[in-house]
Amino acid sequence: MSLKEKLAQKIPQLREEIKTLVKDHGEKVLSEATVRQAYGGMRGIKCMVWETSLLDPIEGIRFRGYSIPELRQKLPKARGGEEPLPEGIFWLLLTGELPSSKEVKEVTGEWHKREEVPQNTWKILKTLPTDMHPMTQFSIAILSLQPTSEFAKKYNEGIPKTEYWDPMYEDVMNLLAKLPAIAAYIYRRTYKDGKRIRPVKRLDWGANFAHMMGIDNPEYYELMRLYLVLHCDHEGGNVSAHTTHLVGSALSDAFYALSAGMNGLAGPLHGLANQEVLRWIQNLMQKLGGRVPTKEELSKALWDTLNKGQVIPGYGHAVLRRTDPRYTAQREFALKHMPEDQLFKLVSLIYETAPDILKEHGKAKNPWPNVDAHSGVLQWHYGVREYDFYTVLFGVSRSMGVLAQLIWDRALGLAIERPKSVTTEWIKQEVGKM
Ligand code: HAX
Repeated sequence: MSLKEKLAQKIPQLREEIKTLVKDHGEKVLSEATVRQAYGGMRGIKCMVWETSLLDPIEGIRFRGYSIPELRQKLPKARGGEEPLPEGIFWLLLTGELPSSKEVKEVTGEWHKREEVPQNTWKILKTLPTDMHPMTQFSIAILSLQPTSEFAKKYNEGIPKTEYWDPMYEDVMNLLAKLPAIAAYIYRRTYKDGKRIRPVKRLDWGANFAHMMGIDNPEYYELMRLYLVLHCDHEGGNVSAHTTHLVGSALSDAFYALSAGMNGLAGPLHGLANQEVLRWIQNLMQKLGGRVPTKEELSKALWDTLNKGQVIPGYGHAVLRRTDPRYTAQREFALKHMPEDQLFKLVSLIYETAPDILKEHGKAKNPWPNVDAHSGVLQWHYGVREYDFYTVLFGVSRSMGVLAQLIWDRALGLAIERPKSVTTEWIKQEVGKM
């Protein structure tokens, strides 16, 4: 059964379950909102549905019920490889089932069939200044594909609501197939010779991405596969996921929705944090004449950052309250492949030092590292030293999760989002009555 057939089989069942759930329990309370939450980024209010993953504050992310260590073991691998293939996690996110190696190969083949990027997108990219941030180029390129949307076309033709998921699936598959080539070209034109490297049919999605960036190192292929799996989804409330979902709820197509989500990922408190980590480390080393700091020098630098009112990038989280398992998975990769790398040693030293300092500082609810504290140093080791590009790598991966959910949004007929906002004046009056 193909991925699309498998999905088509799942949709009616969940639709029925939700219909019954809302009919029988529609008025039950999941969450109430406090004044603090209204001003504090709506933290923790349970008021949206996201099927593909769920975040536990202590355990970290589970994709369709599976933890990261479980998936590193259970998902199909490339021949001779040890890290999971991203195609496999996409299958899991979309269907809730672990795929076989054969099914994963089918997804690879399907994406190869759809990978050709329209000339128009290349032309638009060529007009952009090469000193424009790669995330801006990425978002523009995604938006430039919008005229190819099957969803927009079918919507205009007036297809019934129950069928919206079908053209959305087509758009999502077309987009995911093209993103590595687009991202790789942005890398080549911004930092290298500007020539596009053609995809290779025998390579899987992750390896092909690395190849098109110009890095044909089997160890980097493995890192790319792991990286793309780890960053793919982090439930629905984070900025990139929520934005994609929100924009899609207006029945904007996948291109509008993803481009908007990527603009959110480009923020320094979200996806940009991975480049900020490396910038922070490099600045520190530069001040020390290029050498790795001692623990005392590092402590001082961490305190200086905090005393200036800045955040320690890569530390803290809106939901997590322990070390992010995505950090741990990347650390394991580093321990296996590059234990002597100087920057890795420094990242490890920050891991030993920063949590205690953040605890003493007393503000951050979570003093432990998140995914972004580790990703840059791995890229740096394999020669991807242009850290402005790191968020694009994150974006290619995150697209899998937010787009899988976008298909489900349309399959389940989720409503246009319209929460209620209030003014400070209204809140003052309301609390006065309590
Ligand atoms: N360094 C210093 N202070 C921090 C901090 C850090 N790493 N993390 C949180 N704090 C501060 C907050 O700025 C906040 O201070 P104010 O009360 O003065 O506003 C206070 O601690 C309470 O914040 P919190 O409740 O613990 O955290 P939030 O939910 O508000 O924010 C963030 C979560 C991830 C944005 C935050 O921890 C942060 O800014 N971290 C550094 C940037 C970062 O690593 N971002 C990537 C997160 C993962 C991700 O989304 N990747 O895409």
